[in-house]
Amino acid sequence: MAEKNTPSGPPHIGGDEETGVVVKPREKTKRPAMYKVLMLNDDYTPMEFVVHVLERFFSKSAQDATRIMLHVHQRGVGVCGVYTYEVAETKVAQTMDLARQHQHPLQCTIEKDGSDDEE
Ligand code: TYC
Repeated sequence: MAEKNTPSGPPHIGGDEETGVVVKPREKTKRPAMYKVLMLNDDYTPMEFVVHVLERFFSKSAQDATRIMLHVHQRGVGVCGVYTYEVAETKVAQTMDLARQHQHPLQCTIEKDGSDDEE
């Protein structure tokens, strides 16, 4: 049967009357860019303070917080977590504010996560 195209008929959603095939529309949503929060080592911030920050602001368990802190202590830099830009920014600000209040020189920064660059 040739294509049915009666001008007066009701509209068909996803309409291919003849095969019943419904084509899924192309996804229009994009995953947001993600950002790593990096923590930097220094010689003065107490280890317990860094563990506390990782538990409080980055929701790490005591075990994970200790592992991340030791990694930063030994290697100079480490990833606290990966977030959307505004969340990453907030966690950096919370960390630096608390460090400043306690007069610790602890620093953290944001770096764009490269693992979701396609598309
Ligand atoms: N190096 C610090 C010390 O020996 C501990 C430390 C770890 C500081 C991680 C900062 O991001 C940091 N007290």
